[in-house]
Amino acid sequence: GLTVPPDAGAVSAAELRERVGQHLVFSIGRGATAARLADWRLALSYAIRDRIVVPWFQTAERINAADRKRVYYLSMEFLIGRLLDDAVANLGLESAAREAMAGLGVDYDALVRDEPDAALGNGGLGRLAACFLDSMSAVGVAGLGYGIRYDHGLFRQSFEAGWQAEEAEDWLAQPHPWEFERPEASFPIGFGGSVGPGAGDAGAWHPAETVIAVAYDTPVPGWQGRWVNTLRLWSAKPTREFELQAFNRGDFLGAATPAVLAETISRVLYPDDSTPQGRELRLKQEYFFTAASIRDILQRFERRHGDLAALPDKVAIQLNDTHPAIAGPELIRLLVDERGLAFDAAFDIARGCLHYTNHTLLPEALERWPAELLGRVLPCHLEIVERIDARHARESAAAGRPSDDGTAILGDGEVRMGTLAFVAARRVNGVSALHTRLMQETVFGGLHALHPERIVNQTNGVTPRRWLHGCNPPLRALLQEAIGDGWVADLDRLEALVPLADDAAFRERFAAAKRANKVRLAPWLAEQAGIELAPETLLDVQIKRFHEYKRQLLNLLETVALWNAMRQAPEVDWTPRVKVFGGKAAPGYRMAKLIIKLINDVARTVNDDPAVRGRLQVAFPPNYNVSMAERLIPAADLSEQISTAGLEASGTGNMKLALNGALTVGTLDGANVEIRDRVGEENIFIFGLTAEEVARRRAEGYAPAACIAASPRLAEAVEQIASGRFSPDEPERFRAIVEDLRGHDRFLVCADFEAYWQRQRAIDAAWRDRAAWTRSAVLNVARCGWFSSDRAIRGYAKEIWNAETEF
Ligand code: 26Y
Repeated sequence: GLTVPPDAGAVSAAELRERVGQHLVFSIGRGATAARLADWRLALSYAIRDRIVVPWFQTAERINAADRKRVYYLSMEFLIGRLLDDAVANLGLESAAREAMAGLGVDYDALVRDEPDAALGNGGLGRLAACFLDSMSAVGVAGLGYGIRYDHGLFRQSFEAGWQAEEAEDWLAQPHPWEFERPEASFPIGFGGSVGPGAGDAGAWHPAETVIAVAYDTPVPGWQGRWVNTLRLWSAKPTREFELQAFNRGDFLGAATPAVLAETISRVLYPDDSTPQGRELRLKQEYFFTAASIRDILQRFERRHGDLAALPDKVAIQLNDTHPAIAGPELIRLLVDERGLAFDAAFDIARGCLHYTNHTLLPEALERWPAELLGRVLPCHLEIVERIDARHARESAAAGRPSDDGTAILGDGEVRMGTLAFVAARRVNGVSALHTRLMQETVFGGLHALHPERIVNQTNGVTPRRWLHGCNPPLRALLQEAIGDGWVADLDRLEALVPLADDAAFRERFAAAKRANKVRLAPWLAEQAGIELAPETLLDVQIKRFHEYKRQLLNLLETVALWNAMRQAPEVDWTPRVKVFGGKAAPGYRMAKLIIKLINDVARTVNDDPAVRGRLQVAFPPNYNVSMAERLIPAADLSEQISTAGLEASGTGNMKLALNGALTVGTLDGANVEIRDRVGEENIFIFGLTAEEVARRRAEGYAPAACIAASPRLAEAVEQIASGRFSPDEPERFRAIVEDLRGHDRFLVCADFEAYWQRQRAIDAAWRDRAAWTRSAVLNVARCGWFSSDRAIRGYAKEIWNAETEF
């Protein structure tokens, strides 16, 4: 074994400086005088990575020696962001790195900012996976993340005359210093073709095409570098580089075509988080990474164990939504066709290992694949799905339930992936208490009745390393002085702040930290969005993907109404606000893109109006991503979490903002409910219809026109949008928004408008009593420790995976 001291990560500034210099010359191939910022960044990254490798090996040795149960987190998305500063902080090398780089004449902060975001995800689901990776290493779970190494992550957003434009993102344009290519860890993955007789009984699938999945490993160091897990991303490669015969004929394009088609599979992240496109390529992506991962998992198991029946004791697989749900049929196929097990035995083993997390109840976001398409791309798997469905029907019948109650996997010519994942999983979880209850009562009601022990809750969490320690240096320093740094690994310790909320001197320092973050943000906001942020201004942020159910439109209508009110009563001493919007819309989501344009048009009108100068400004910095979140969240005073109740499964931005001392204005939706329960009713601004009331209003036949008629300020705002007040060059531009608001309003914007307006005016008033506001903000920080993803991972480990935690 290795004999390396436990403090293998430790290194002096002088030594680190030496290593950086060595890497610059020998890994990058450049001398110090010619080096650009990116060269220094890569050199430092390699030097830091060097400190991670030995603890990485040691972790693997410990897991193997103890024969620990392994946890595999399968996710189409990992929204990681930058890695350098995170790794430096986890290894406790912050001052060494700063000092080393200063000695080389390089600004450490500039170097950190030079790193491109790894944006291999769309939003909440992908960022949750990244937080979970961090926490699995922090608490010492033998975890491994599996995903796709997309050549191009989430598109870059820019605004062209206020309209969203999308450009390809190119994070691999420069070398990615954190990963190790593993050409030996590769699997052939088949598609199409035919199935011989007796599918599911003997090796019967003859795929028509094959691509190779090649592994790339990134070490994931936990807090203090005591435990290092792995993120393994698969890249698609052709079976042969090019067709030599075609090449020799001079058909260069034809020679390259098979390679291009194969590599297409891992080319680009699907930017769509709302509607399954029914697209063959997405299905291939899903199968590609799932099949490679399952084969890798089986291979690792079989190297150390003989009896496949022991698989559920040694392996837990978590499916991040239904995107990897083909894992069930694939695992069964391998056990039956390649290992000779009987179908029922294989099914029981698969169901002993698999677990499924649901992230949405919105019908249009639940994956369904046409059976025809699945049968064409994965003919053997379709037959296995049919056998799973038949067994599920037998179980239903045995339990006295009809087989036609909507709980079948196959129906209307489609495969319902949520049902497939549910049936093939040992545990199914929702991501907040409310969401889990709604799963049990609505979308999964029939299945829940059949398997009442299966659905459990694990409320989401966020990693305190990135989302407090890393992004908020002023607050981190204050916490260090006040309560030490035990909170970084045990976030519940923030509760020690509760008594300090009543200490005026502490509150003043807390407010000073928030002010420092706003001062730090101001020049960036001026450059990005052309607005001036004075530190006394209330900074109000809504940052998340654009979706109608998240109701950026509600916020915007309130902005317009506030603008009108300020113009109509200039003598009033209005509370000054800056409203920040940040987020991307799926490229094909027309309504969301129109709302983005409306926000930009309103922003221009409001920001140019001298009548509200210094009182109301609207900022929409383009290309919201993880790094932008790290800038905005520590500076925010108010967190907008205003989705239609019942539709936001959890939210995690809500947790990050509260943890950084922003007060929430929100509906009783997702994890907002649990935030209120913890911070206390008096420290959060709740408004609007509850999930039950939303359901009732809809059942009664909701008519938005009555709400508009009853609220003159809403009516005025809608009329202004309709009449082209914000789009004089094209008065009809927002017709689709106006017609929807007046006629249908699926997400009950109008029904909640007045309650929202009133709550916002209460917020204006509350901001004026800064001592009371700061007291609430301190209590938000103090009581949000429970929203650590460490707590969430311990919950999964204990209640779902039956896996140990080392720390
Ligand atoms: C089917 C495909 C197009 C698809 C791709 C991505 C469907 C959904 C998604 C992403 C969903 C997502 O991000 N959901 C969010 O997950 C977070 C983590 O659990 C929740 O906090 C958040 O409420 C939920 O919207």
